[in-house]
Amino acid sequence: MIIVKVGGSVFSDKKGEPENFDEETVGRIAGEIAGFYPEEDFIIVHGGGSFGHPEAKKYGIRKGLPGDWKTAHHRRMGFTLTHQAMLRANEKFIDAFVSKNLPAFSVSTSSLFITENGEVAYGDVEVIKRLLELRFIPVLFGDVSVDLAKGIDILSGDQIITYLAKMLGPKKVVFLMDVDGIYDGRPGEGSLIGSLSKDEIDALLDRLHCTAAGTDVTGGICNKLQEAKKIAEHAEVWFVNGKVPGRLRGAIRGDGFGTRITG
Ligand code: IP8
Repeated sequence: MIIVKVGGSVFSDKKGEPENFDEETVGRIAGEIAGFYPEEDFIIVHGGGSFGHPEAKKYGIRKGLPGDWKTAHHRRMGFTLTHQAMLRANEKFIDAFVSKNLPAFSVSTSSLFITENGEVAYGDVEVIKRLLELRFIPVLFGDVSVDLAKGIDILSGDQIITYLAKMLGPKKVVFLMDVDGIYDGRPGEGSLIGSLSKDEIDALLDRLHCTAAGTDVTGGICNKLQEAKKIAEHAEVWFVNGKVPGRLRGAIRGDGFGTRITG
């Protein structure tokens, strides 16, 4: 089984109009997956892009639920609206996969996972396992979450993938991004790393000036590398450019262009 994360920047422009969706790219990604199905099983996880992120920010979801009624009520409304925005993105994903004759099935992340400060504290993978056995393609997404510490929070697609990798033991995890892979420096400036072992990740995090909290200086890459290090315990990890035709296909085959992380 292969888990594919479609990053928000691959299917939408976060700085563009609210809820913009790149149907052409997602249709092509679905088409590349269709070339391997049903011989291979897949789980898809997509990010928030211009759907979940603006709402999450507007309502301050990450700050949790405070004691005073008025602010808490405003945030509860935001929690609902952020989830609805993610459902709209998810529907577009399902449509794109269905149009390629793939039985993609929407799995609502916030109904299966509970977080503690944004990290998965509990996740029910039973339905996902059964869907795979029945040859469906479960499609999860970064979502809002009920949180043990803060009341509510955001659960990112990357965190979901780390948890699924631990619980389901995929043979491969492919992260689709809008750059060619992991760079030793800023994308476009440093050189692209073709392959990396998980034991080399800490030194790279240092070179990229990533802090323990995962502060970004390189467009989300610190967090991704930290998650990749955990995932590489269970599976081979690929980072490839989802905007370029054929790159996902190459990563699935195992001879692709991008960054490959091994255990
Ligand atoms: O884009 C975040 O998921 P991510 C989802 O994978 C929301 O970090 C609701 C902002």
